[in-house]
Amino acid sequence: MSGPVAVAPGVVLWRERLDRAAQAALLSEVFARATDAPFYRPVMPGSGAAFSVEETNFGELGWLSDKSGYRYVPVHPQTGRPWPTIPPALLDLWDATTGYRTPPQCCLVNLYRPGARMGLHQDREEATDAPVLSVSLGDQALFRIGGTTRRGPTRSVKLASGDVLVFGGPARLAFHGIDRIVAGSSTLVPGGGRINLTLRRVTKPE
Ligand code: MD3
Ligand code: FE
Repeated sequence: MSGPVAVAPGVVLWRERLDRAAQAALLSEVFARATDAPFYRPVMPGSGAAFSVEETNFGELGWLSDKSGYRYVPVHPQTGRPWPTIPPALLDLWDATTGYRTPPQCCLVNLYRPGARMGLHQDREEATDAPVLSVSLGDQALFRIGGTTRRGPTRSVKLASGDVLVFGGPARLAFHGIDRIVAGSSTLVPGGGRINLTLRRVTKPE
């Protein structure tokens, strides 16, 4: 294990912060919860165009995109049940890497099968004074991050299984996205592909 790398202002990367055994353990926690809260394919507000990524959530609030907009909701859109709990290993990782005073309220789970991508966007539906923590599992991905405007220079970083990123301060409102998945670069995810877990605070702590 090596130390953190400063990728950009406010962005810290721990390459392979989780070893293979920890990745496999976390993946089984994710799939166990996805039995109760199945992955679904969100659609874009307005147009209703389907995402190429499939999603589910854990925690008290889940991020949802549908025809009426982006928002955080307490239940799964198809089952109507509360989201499953956030895996304890992720809560420990949040404490160890962010030091933030309160635990995350949302764990958004993105499933990228080969060919899926995520266009450049900002995440601004939540309390942006808190950091976001991201964990990558499975196939490598080409991640791109820019500044707080859509135009301007961007940096690309290859993310691999077990990598952990924390975005805070000046990076919290940065445009970012996933340009592509490197199909077949990992054997971790059955059926192939990549899972990304992002931990977020949604509301401002008291
Ligand atoms: C920087 N996910 O879920 S993780 C997302 O790999 C999202 O699935 C990508 O963008 C993925 O919204 C990138 C890295 C990430 C996540 C959230 C951020 C970077 C961020 C929020 C603010 C700034
Ligand atoms: Fe994002």
